[in-house]
Amino acid sequence: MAKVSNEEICNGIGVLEIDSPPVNALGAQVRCALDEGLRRMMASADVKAILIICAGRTFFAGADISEFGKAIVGPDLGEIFTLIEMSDKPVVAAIHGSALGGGLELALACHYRIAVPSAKLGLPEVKLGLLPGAGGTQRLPRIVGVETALDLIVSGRAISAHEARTLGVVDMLATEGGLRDDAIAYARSVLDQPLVRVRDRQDRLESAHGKPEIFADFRKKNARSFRGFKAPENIVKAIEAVVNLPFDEGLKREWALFKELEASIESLAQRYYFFAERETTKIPDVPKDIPTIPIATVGVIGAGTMGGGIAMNFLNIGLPVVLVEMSEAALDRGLGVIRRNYENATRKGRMTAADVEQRMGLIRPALDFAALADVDLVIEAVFEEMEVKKDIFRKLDRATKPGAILASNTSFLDLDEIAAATSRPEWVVGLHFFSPANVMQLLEVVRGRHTSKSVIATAMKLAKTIGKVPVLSKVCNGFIANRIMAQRQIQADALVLEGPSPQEIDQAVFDYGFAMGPFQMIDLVGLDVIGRGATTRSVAGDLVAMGRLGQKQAGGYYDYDEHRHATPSPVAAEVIASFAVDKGVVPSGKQAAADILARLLFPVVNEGAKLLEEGIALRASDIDVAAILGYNWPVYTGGPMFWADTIGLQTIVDSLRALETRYGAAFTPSKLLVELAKSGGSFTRG
Ligand code: 3H9
Repeated sequence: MAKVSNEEICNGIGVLEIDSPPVNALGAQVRCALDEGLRRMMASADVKAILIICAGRTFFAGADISEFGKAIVGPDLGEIFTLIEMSDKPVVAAIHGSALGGGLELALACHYRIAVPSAKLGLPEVKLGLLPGAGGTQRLPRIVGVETALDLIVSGRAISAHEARTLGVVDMLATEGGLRDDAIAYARSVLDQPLVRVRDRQDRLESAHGKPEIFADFRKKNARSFRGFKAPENIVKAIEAVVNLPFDEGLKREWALFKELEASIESLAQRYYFFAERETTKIPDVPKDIPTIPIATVGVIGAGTMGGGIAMNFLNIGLPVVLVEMSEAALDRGLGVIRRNYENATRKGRMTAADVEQRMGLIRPALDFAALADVDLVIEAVFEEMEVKKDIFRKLDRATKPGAILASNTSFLDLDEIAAATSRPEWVVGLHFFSPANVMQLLEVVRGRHTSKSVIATAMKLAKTIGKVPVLSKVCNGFIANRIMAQRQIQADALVLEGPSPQEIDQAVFDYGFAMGPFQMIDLVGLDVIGRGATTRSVAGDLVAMGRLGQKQAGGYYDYDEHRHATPSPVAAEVIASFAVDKGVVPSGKQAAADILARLLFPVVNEGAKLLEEGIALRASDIDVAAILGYNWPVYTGGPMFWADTIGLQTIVDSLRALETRYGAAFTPSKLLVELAKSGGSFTRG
């Protein structure tokens, strides 16, 4: 096993350096090295103070997430942090990169903290469905106060070294690149100071004593965003303990609340999701070190909502964008929308007026494909019609330089047919953004039959550069996210004809954890938009024919008052009932929420299994990432495939079989699902 620590004494300061790539996670080996190194230095007469520093790209990024749920090997973090805090010699943490979770908790147990300006500090455990379980909830409030600690720990957001300095979390800023020397000098400068232990500090807690309303108000204010998650409530309880209990009792309370979360299915799901998100870029037949194509300029065709949103991703990272439209008016409209989006961000304090001008200055508007001659990547974002797309790609083939990547933002068309319109299908790839394209984190990278490996690797890398999570899909109708989630809508449309009302169906979906149900979503987006191009009669089509377009006009599945407050609509109920009669639908009567969910969501799981069977998706966890980031599937369920494993695949197969008997082949379980259920296998475990 490679050595993970180095020890050195510099001018009376014992420097304990941990070197455990990639992120110095505090796994068993690192904990042993820390424990042994610290004890040696504490015992050495030559060491006057101790410096803990990390090699590589970052300070400790936290506990080793893969160790949760397993027995602890060697000393645990709490023991090591007590050793540090109770040391008679000053212990200084020297921070670069990220000090996260257990990493920041270690630093808080030290007597002093010094950081380079580029460092980031945070307690992101909440994102793993956990709380800081090694003293973070008890020490941070003693430095920053209860209210700031609540905000930081419940949001899990990382703060800059400057903000940490202002809050008192960091005592001194080092020069960038000069951390080690500055930290040694700093450790020497504190040798004569009396030791201050965070555990003994009370000054920042006084204002919270006798004020339970701080916690009540915080809970009330955040109730909506806490919905379905277990960790935020336990974090609040742990911070209440800071005010109500002595330090050591508080630590015990924190540990009990941590263990409760560690064992919860919600945290298991969120930890699974952490690794799932990082797994998506691993493509078995594309080597990690394959050369990628440098992208310095981008072309976007179409300045509508989608094209404009796509362009913003590149402007935000400083890449020039050639924006092509058919007419001056369309260009002006598109530029206007981009500018307004940025100005909104300015109003919310997220960027300055100068930032807006800098980004707008990177756009080169054009009416001719000739302007695309030098770009490294073009993304086509025009409306979904095969002939139009083929015509564009034919022109792009002539207008762009050899070596330029030609991408389509199509959401369901056959990429191979589009690629065949060019003389270079190996340079053609799908980049399927989700709306709003400048906000949604999912980017489906669609691999055509001929797309080259280096184009795929470039697209995956570029996605990360613009802050997206890429998921690779092969070509099929709807790719991954839209294809699986279409099943939910198909079933909702069918079920509403059988008796359950739109609000009963929406409520079941909302209670499961989605932000809204399928009918609320249609009303929000617009019935005319959803039903555009429909060739068969539908309830939504009948409502549109009556002038009901959703929230924006006359209501849809719901009625709305002037504040867009929804109430059940007798008109919609009548339209649904008469449509059901015309179609000869047999009513199924009232249904329990669990049955509604099985009807709507088990087909989603089944479709996911088909994607795996057909080789469209690489792995079940990619499907979960696509559902969570593309459709806000509640992350604490782990996504449809992880959720299916939680329920048990045989239960899903049995339920699908029962639906198949009643409704037919749409519910026939996929071969893979049946096989896995039979063999006791799973999509995501083991
Ligand atoms: C905690 O500390 C609980 C405590 O309260 C103690 C309680 C008792 N563990 O993200 P990247 C892997 S909970 C294990 O691509 P970046 C990651 O999977 C923890 N592995 O790099 C990936 O592996 P691979 C609280 C980890 O530069 C590789 O490292 N801390 C851990 O884009 C590179 O990761 C957190 O939640 C870990 N803690 O971002 C922080 N962290 O190459 C989690 C990373 O095989 N980490 N890996 O795919 C991060 O946020 C980012 O990794 C970081 C670097 C910002 C550090």
